[in-house]
Amino acid sequence: MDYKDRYKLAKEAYASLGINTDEAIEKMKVIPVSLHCWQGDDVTGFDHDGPLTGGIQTTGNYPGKARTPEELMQDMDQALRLMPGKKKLNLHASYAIFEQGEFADRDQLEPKHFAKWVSFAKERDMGIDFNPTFFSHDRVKDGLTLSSPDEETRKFWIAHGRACIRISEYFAKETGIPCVMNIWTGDGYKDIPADRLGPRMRYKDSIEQILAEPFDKKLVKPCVESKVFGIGVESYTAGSAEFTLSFAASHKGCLPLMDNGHYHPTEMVSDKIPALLCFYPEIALHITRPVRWDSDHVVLYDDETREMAKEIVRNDALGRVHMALDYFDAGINRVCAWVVGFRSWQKALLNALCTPNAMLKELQDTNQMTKLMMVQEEIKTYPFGEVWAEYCRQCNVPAGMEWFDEMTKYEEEILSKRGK
Ligand code: RNT
Ligand code: ZN
Repeated sequence: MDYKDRYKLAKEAYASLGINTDEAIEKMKVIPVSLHCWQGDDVTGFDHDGPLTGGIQTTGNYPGKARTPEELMQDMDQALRLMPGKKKLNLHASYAIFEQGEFADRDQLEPKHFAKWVSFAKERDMGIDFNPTFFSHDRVKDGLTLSSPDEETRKFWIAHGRACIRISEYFAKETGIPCVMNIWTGDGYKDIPADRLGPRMRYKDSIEQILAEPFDKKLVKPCVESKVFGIGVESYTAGSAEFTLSFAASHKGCLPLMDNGHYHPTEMVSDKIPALLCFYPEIALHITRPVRWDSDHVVLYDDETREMAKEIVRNDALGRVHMALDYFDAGINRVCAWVVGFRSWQKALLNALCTPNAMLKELQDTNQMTKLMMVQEEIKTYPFGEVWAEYCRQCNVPAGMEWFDEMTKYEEEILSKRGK
């Protein structure tokens, strides 16, 4: 039996549940997922030599890390060749590309510093999302940026945010695709603060000043990302969940962004997605895999990943949820990390599209909970792998683990030849 026959059988199995797998595959091809540039170089960027700060950490020292824009683009291209589906490029401001001898500090960044990324994205038919970088910089004062009590520091970072709005609009105009611009800071305190309100009031005022920069709301979608704690900032985070949710709720056009590594371990973002969809026209996600803490492990096709995708698909919210990956593992081949994470989220979305959602809802609404449990369990062993393989074939990417052979070759020929 060849793959065509196997897919035909799988298609029939799903058809018996009322699911058209051909349609699911077609839908998948146009759903954009944002691919984070920072997996390729351990969140280093090109505008500073200092360490990664802001309460986030990469661990591991696997060889072959991209050291220049050219290397990062080359690696990303290699990863892109092995991933099905529609991609968007997710950049951080620290990935500005300067000409020889040129430099602009974060408050002075201009669209021209990202022109090479625009060409890269356009040539690959990708939109661009953007993130101001409020970390890994000597103007982070005592661990604070937008919430700093030092007015000069705060002004500098507000200017950075405003510059990033202008750059985001430039991305949207150049690519013809709206740019999601996410504001996250690691602002917080290691030990118990005496004033929990002051930093938040300053943070609120700072984001308001950033959003006062004129921009077309159809082109730039600003978001605020919350966090429960960071390494070295365990006791207090200015941008907590309540803070960012309330900020987004009270500022029209500002979206809440949930990163599923940023909550207490038993809190589930899959459950938060429909809660927010009741109130917000659009929301944004950072998809990651927290292992005991916000460890940013590579996304896998695991239970919570599948559950998050289901909440987006079955609530008909694919057009309302902006999806971006956010993980960084320096302990394994970084290009493979990109590929595994992206493919995992693609699998989760396709699986959600191959789930008999209407039928399951009906069982719930008619209180047939025993049957609901039974069906949810039985469909787990339906031949999803054949649908996934067919989707990959249609996207001209390897369907199975043969993609690793290509990566092994790339590692031998390119990555292993790079110095530190
Ligand atoms: C940090 C946040 C943030 C960063 C990126 C690099 O905890 O998740 O989104 O990971 O901006
Ligand atoms: Zn994040």
